[in-house]
Amino acid sequence: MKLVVVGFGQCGGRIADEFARLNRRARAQRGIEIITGAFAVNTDAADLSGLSTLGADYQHRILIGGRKTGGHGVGKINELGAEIAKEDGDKVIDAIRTPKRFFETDAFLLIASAAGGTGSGAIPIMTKYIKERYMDKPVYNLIILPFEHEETTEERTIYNSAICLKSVNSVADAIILVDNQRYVRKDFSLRNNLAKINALIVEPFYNLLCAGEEKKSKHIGAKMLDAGDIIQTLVGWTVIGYGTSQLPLFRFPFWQMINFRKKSTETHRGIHAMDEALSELSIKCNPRDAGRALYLLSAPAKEVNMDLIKELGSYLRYIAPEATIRNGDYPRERGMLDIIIILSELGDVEKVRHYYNKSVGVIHEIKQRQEEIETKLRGIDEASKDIPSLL
Ligand SMILES: Nc1nc2c(ncn2[C@@H]2O[C@H](COP(=O)(O)OP(=O)(O)OP(=O)(O)O)[C@@H](O)[C@H]2O)c(=O)[nH]1
Ligand SMILES: [Mg+2]
Repeated sequence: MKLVVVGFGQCGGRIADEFARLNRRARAQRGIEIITGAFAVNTDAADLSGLSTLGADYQHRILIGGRKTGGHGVGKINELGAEIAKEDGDKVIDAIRTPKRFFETDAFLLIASAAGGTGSGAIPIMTKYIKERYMDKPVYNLIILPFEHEETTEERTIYNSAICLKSVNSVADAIILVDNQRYVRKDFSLRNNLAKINALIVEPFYNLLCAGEEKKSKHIGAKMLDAGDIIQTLVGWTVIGYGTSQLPLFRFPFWQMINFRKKSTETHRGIHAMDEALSELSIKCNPRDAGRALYLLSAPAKEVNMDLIKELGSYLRYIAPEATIRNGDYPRERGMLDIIIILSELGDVEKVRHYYNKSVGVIHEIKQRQEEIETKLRGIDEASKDIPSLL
């Protein structure tokens, strides 16, 4: 599957940059392309110049709202981010269709954090514009939810997140949710952590996108997972999970002979990787709420057998009984077995409800504060009414 990836704001731009790296890796290691274009859009010029892999020209790093913000961002005011996207949206639309492989694109993936100003405000507007312009291609959103500590220190965090989630839900074909808090690793400094988190967020897309683009028969599985399967799976609220299991580097001949034991060990490894994928889902959810699901098993060709695929299928059916399940196998990896799981068309996501419920109180507080400021300002104006003015 080939994507055009567009990141909005700092978080979105950095993750789009990570996707550009993923494409470089696919090209170098496998000779295939999975990204037809990668772009970053921001109101902040410094953030754009901090990226490393995306094309360095103004057509790939797109500055919007320059006149309004002077290139310094919108300071978490997502209403302003949305307003700027409405004014400068054409700039983005014009840029994304320029790559020479654009016509091969299967879908768009737009990325932003929910809690910031630029990305959170711009992503629903741009999703709508791109959908109107390219009616035959799905437009997906990858939305990054804030760390817990940000919710307590900054009330705009909850407010922006709720507005962003409600808005994208009404326009995007699917919204893949990623909760930053799930990726916190204590042994990294915060900055390192973000880079590491971004790499972890993007990793599952590697095999997922590559599997359907393979041309050599030895890398095409018994059931190839292609763009059609992914498009049929992605609808509404969506989560993604990734699990791995290391394989032994050497096998003793007698080990191969004990066929029964070998098979059960492989199944065990597969289930282990699937368990990891389910416990490391990009956001906490109940798989029973999923209307659609997908799993992709990637492993060396000799490790993939029908028993294993069947076992994995029954296991996922047990975990997500209501879901229509699609699957595929990808004979590629070396020394490792990995499983990607997508749970989609989720009927409920606790964290989304949490933002909606909490923001109702915050909206009141934000309005009240605004009124207090206006009353105070009126007081100052009143006190100055007898003072002459120079204007
Ligand atoms: N995973 C991840 N999260 C990030 C990254 N950068 C920022 N965030 C999160 O994104 C939110 C802040 O949004 P930003 O993307 O920085 O904001 P913006 O869209 O640039 O908007 P303004 O700066 O307000 O104009 C916070 O919840 C951060 O934790 C990143 O590189 N990776
Ligand atoms: Mg910013």
